[in-house]
Amino acid sequence: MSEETIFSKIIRREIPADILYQDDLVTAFRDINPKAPLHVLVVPNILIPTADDMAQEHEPYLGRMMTVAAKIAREAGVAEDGYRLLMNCRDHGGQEVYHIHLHLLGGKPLGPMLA
Ligand code: IU
Repeated sequence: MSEETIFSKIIRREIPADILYQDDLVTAFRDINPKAPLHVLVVPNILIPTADDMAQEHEPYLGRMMTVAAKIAREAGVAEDGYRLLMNCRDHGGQEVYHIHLHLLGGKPLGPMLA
């Protein structure tokens, strides 16, 4: 059984976060330790611990995460110059919080990912 993380409390608004968007499937909030002028995390409202736990039944959540990230990027004015969407998986991927989250990073040139 998977343990809830702090992200479940943010989704339920039990602890404060700068929430930019929320609907029946996903929640988007600003990262507390931003790595770019725009750094937003888009999370499913249900607990999916890692990318390796994603299953077909989760596709509505995963699809909504992508379209909400794109909408936030457009509304923040970073879409024309471009941005980065990424998800870390487990230890080697650098995952710290075991509730999947799509990082939206933008507002400055990020350079090649694997440089
Ligand atoms: P990672 O992909 O699991 O490494 O990213 C976790 C992110 O969650 C990281 O950028 C943290 O700054 C961010 N975060 C947050 O925004 N709010 C929190 O309460 C916690 C982590 I804990």
